[in-house]
Amino acid sequence: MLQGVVVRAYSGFYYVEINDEIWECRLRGKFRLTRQSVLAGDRVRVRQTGDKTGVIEEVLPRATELDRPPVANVDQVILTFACAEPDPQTELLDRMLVQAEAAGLSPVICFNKVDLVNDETVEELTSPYQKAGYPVLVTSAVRGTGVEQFRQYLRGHISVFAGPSGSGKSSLLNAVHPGFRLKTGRVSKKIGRGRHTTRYTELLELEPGSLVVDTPGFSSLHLPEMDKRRLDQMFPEFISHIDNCRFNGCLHRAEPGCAVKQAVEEGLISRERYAHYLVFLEELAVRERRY
Ligand SMILES: Nc1nc2c(ncn2[C@@H]2O[C@H](COP(=O)(O)OP(=O)(O)OP(=O)(O)O)[C@@H](O)[C@H]2O)c(=O)[nH]1
Ligand SMILES: [Mg+2]
Ligand SMILES: [Zn+2]
Repeated sequence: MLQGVVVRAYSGFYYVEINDEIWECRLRGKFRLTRQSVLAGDRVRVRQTGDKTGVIEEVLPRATELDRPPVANVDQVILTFACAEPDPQTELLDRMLVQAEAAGLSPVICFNKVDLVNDETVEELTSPYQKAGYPVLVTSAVRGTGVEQFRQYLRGHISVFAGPSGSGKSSLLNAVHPGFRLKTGRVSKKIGRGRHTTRYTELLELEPGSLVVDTPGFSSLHLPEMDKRRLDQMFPEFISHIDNCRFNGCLHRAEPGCAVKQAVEEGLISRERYAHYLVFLEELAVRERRY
């Protein structure tokens, strides 16, 4: 049996790189039952059925796994949002951060299209995340701003690009590596959204040892399955305060003597991030009541 990596999964076909060649593969029957059973990035064993065609017989254990975008074995998520056009949805960004934290992946936040806004807007967008300790990049794929720094972040990693349609994921990838020639699309003026130009999740080699995954944009995301008492651990800037809460198991909601709320009052934690924490907490609470 041959071994390879799924570089693209698309409507029932799986393109698997085996010894520098791309094979077109199908799934063995038992995998077809569950939709997300084989993901881009999966290391698989393939049984040959013809000339560069085969059947995926086995998926090797995954180091990491993400739901949206569906991808396996990446070690870094580049959360890409536009500074404008489309306007950044920070609640979606915070959701994606929770997802990445829960999956054990280190997120890098990238605010693209910096050419469209002034410095003050950039500062407003970036400071909550810098305070939280995340690496934050500010780029313009069209002007080339920040592209060199961006390339440094990709070096030696398997990075997946995630973010809304139209934020410039494919454009950024083309900026770091024009050879990719990825298709990019226009943002609709009328609805202020991208048009889902990228259609499938695809693994690309930037240079030996550095892989990147371009993905289709999305605009909503469920929180991962987790105990709501663990949600505060997904907000790195909360962690140093939690021990100072008066009550053990404080959910940082309405409890007296909550050090997290205190830190929000003192401007150490972004009000907006905290507000999103409360939204997510309620979502998890509702989910727990349902089951
Ligand atoms: N002004 C400006 N426009 C940009 C920048 N980066 C990308 N764009 C434009 O934004 C539009 C969308 O870019 P894409 O790269 O297709 O966005 P995407 O995130 O890949 O979108 P999907 O594939 O639909 O998820 C295109 O018209 C790009 O030219 C930038 O830095 N500044
Ligand atoms: Mg794209
Ligand atoms: Zn608390």
